[in-house]
Amino acid sequence: MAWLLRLRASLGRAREAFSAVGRLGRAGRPLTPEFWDELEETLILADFGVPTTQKIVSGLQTVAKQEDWKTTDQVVARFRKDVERFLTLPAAGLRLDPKPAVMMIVGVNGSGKTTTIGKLALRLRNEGRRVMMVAGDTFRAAAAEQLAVWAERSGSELIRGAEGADPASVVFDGVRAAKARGIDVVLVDTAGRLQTKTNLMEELKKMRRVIERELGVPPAETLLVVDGTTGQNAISQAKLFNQATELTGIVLTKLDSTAKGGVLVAIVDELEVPIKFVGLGEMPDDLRRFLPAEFIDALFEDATPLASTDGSVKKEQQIPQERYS
Ligand SMILES: Nc1nc2c(ncn2[C@@H]2O[C@H](COP(=O)(O)OP(=O)(O)O)[C@@H](O)[C@H]2O)c(=O)[nH]1
Ligand SMILES: [Mg+2]
Repeated sequence: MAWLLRLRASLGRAREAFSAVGRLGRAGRPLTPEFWDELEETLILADFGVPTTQKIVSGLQTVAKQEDWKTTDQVVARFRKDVERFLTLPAAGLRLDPKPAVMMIVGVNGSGKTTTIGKLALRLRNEGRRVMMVAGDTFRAAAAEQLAVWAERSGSELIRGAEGADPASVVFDGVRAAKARGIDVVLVDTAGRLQTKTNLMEELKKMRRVIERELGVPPAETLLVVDGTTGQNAISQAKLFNQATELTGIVLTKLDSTAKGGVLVAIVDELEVPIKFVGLGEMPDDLRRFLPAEFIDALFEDATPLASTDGSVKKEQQIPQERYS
């Protein structure tokens, strides 16, 4: 119970959207065209974005017609199920094989890449894994410094190059060293300057090629870190990165801040890439596995829990321990 309450408390603004939809249905008003307009408006204001909003609303309208629904509460109950369906994609755990599992962490400046690497490293270290960080953001000396602090704090190894070095060469050194030293997981920090979009994307592709050449397989994960407070902008950025790097997962940060909940649904719907973790604050413990049922319970006010109240999750969402974190 305590964990669910804490999750609710940290979700901040993200919960407002879902409770607004809940309120639309609470009175069980008759289903009028005005209700559908209100629902659409509520979803757009909550950052569901136009394409996802239209998909959800027209889906609900179809079922309402087929099943001859009379009142708004029926729509809202179904909306909750739809959101869960949208959010649930297979294999949402972190892939940890083959060894070393190399993970590229990408995203624009300030989205939370370096912080996420630090938090992930702490988790993996707590599970007894050997972790190496690679400072692939060679653009600013401060970036490698920040990473060095997290490496120290988490007991991870760190590979860094000279300021301005070719990031692909630093990655090359990192992968070689990781193989030689029996490292389990390599977390590659990358630059995020968007002013030079094409160069950044080319640089990321080159890093990916180096990893693939050295390991014989693509990176185990390419995680896009997205600042949830940037709303629809977050989604267009995500598409850009997805074209360049074949993302395997999303880390949505700053959900404790002014992020609106709809962005969770829109990003999964538009990219078809699962959210693997969410950031709920700046403390190490604030990076959380994203488990849809648990989040839906926390997002919908006064809802009956889908997940059990001790924070454990339904069986089909559990992920085998040996392969995933
Ligand atoms: N409130 C909040 N702040 C975060 C979260 N994740 C990262 N931050 C903050 O966002 C800022 C930018 O993070 P940083 O990791 O340096 O971003 P990078 O440029 O992508 O590497 C820092 O002040 C972090 O503490 C989060 O989940 N919640
Ligand atoms: Mg950084």
